[in-house]
Amino acid sequence: MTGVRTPATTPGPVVVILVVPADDFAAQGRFRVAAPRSNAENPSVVDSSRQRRRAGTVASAVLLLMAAAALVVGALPGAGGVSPSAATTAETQPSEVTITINGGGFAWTFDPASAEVAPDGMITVVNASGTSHTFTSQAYDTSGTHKAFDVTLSPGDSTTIPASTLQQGVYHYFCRFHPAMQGTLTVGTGPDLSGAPSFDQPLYEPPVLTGKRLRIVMKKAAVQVFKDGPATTMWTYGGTYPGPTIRRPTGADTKVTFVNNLPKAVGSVTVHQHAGHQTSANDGQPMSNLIKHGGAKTYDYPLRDGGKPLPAALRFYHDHRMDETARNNWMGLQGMFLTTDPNDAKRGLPTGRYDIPLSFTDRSFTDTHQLTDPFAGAGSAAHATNAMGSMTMAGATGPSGTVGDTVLVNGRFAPYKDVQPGLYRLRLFNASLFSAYDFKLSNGEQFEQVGTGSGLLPHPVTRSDILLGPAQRADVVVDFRDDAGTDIVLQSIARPDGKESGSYPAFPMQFRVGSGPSPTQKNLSDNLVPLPKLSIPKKTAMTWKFGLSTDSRGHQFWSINGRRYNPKRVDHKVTRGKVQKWRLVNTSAMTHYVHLHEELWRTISRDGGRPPLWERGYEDTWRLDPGESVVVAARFTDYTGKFMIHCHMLDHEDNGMMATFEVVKPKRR
Ligand SMILES: [Cu+2]
Repeated sequence: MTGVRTPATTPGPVVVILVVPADDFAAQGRFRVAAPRSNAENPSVVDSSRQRRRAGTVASAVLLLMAAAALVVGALPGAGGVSPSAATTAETQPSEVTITINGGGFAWTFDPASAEVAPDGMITVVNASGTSHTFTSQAYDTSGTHKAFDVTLSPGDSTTIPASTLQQGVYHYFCRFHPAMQGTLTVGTGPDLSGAPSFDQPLYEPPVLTGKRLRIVMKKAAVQVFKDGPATTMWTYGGTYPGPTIRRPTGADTKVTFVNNLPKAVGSVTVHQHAGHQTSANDGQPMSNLIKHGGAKTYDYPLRDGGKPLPAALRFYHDHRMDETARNNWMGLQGMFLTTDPNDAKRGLPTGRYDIPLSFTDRSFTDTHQLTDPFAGAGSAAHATNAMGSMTMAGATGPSGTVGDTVLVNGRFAPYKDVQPGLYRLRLFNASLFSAYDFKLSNGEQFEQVGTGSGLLPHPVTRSDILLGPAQRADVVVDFRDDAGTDIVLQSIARPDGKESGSYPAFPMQFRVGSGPSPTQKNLSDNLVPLPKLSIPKKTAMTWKFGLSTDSRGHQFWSINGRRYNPKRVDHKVTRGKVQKWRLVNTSAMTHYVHLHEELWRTISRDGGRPPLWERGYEDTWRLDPGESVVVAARFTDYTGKFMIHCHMLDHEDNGMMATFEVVKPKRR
């Protein structure tokens, strides 16, 4: 099976828009012509020329990736299970190949999923589905900063790429909007193009603020995202992206004055400390207690809960403005908030320069390195409903422009970090608007997960990969002691379970392990922090169903219990001091990541069983795959008032998937 289809036999609408000579094609700006070259000088191969004590570990990781891709390929209809290694020679390769995007209901496929084409051939991609998709290469071109190919196709669109614009080899590709959609494309003969960029700038670590009274001015600023070329204009906290990292001992009251010096057109903003416990007025309400243009507001973060210090963790702060949350976060209004616990050193947790917060996100850029504008000046909510040019498509398609083609770490593209052959505590934080990342180390080494984004786990949990959706964090320890002199890539792999919404395959950053000697460090304790006892009520006080609903005019929107968010409506009331058990259910056909504000939530069960070991600490954001249900519980302490529950895929939040719970005073007898 060669995987050749001609447009004439392709089901669905076919509109060939783009058939241009290679030179013109490159001039479109979406593609860079990649001259064929030898593997030895190819910077996009993960393995480096540096000394490797464990040669072959990276290669095995690449093989693993290929195996995962082959698995998906085998599972797809029409794929025929052709693996890249079984490719025919260049002489027998077809001069044309058509890859058709088929399917619906979140079960889209590239058909055939495995295809090949001669080096002077033509690749046509046809979107025969009712939803927008991208055809995106994992590999970079010779520029090292642009994907070898990355095309967005609206329903009915098609595009043609001359194979001569691509380096010969095996490309792994995916849809950025629905990364469970994957395939491989073999152009001529050549290496497996793993997709890693050249890691050529150091990791940026934002300025750290440690005082009990802080002032952060929000303003437009130039951010050097790429090593070379123009800076990117962003909306920032304090002039940097991410904003300054607030680092405070847990339990120590912290007051932060945020000043809105953003361009007037941005309007009012509001700041939410994610996973914090603060009064309603200090929680970053979407419609009230706003910071007007030119104004300021001081937020009070006691960092205490029920009279005790909050568990220490990597929290974060970000804009939460009604209808504009996605836009404001896309533009840069995000920063990290690290609460620290002096006892962590006794637990063997690496501290100081061995403790590194890492914020991962994705953005798309123009040729002059400016952020693309997925919102077209109309606001996030309007974007979510208009992006596809069809109101009815809004709910079902969701992301479109808010999934970037470039993954950033601490606001920089493809950074490296020089480390020692020791233990490191990494705070992995998914700051994306929509994408999930499944983190894995390229040398196959495992993570010891010690905590969530809301506190430590009772015991470390060994994990080979860690899937994090938007807003989720994982506190992990990695052991570089046997890795002196090697380079290790922190990858995001395609979700191995192949579940509906997938995860974004990428090579976000690299660790360069020095030659040693290893620093003197304690070993990690097996017992971190026991979770205090909480009597969980038998009765489920509230069920929240996350779904796709249709209004009276036939327009779809993301909903909770069938309703669109209304800031005037209270959806559930809770008495302060009580413990409640809630059930979160995903009734839709795609994965959501659901965030609860305010309390110290714990996971009681997942799909009727005990939650996995890494979900047995405090949590604030849960992954809900289609049909899944998670039971959570918390005591409602200290504060009365309104708080939010919402999907943290920000398009979904802005497009209705948010609700309000209100904590009320206990009744007097
Ligand atoms: Cu969602």
